[in-house]
Amino acid sequence: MRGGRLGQRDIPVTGNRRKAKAVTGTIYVLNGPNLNLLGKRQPDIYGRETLADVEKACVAQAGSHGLTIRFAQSNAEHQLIDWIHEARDNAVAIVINPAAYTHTSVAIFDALTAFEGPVIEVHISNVHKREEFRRHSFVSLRADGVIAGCGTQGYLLAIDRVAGVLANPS
Ligand code: CA2
Repeated sequence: MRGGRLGQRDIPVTGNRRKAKAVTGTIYVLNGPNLNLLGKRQPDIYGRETLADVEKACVAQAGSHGLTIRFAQSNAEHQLIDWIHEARDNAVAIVINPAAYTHTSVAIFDALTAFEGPVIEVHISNVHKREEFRRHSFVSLRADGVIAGCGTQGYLLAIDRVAGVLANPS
């Protein structure tokens, strides 16, 4: 560097930025009750995108990180639990919007505690700005990260987070 000014070409390379590691595997993206109605009712709260739109966006986002997606929705608590159990052998991470079961299901919380990889909880709406009963989440007691109020973009943020954690485990 000459003349005392730091030009762009002079920025020192410190070597402490970690190189992105290639990640592979499947993220289970699980959706709870009534999310099949996404885009069809209550657009003021949940937006206009359908769950099929969200799935498509998740597949593309995961693909950009070299990851694949298993995307599923159920209105039945036992089905969500069975998918979480399945994820133990088949998934590197779980992204879950448990919908109303967030606030009620000890069984889903228990199932998630048996999963060893990263778990990110997603809510389309800002649950903290709504009714009091939505402020408590059993799932948050297990989740490594919680995203709320970012609309359906929250799913993509969760996938980015999973990719980051898998590339650079702490
Ligand atoms: O904000 C979220 O993503 C929620 O998980 C959505 C749940 C709600 O019970 C949670 O407190 C917060 C409700 C999902 C119902 O989704 C609908 C979508 C469109 C129309 C009707 C329901």
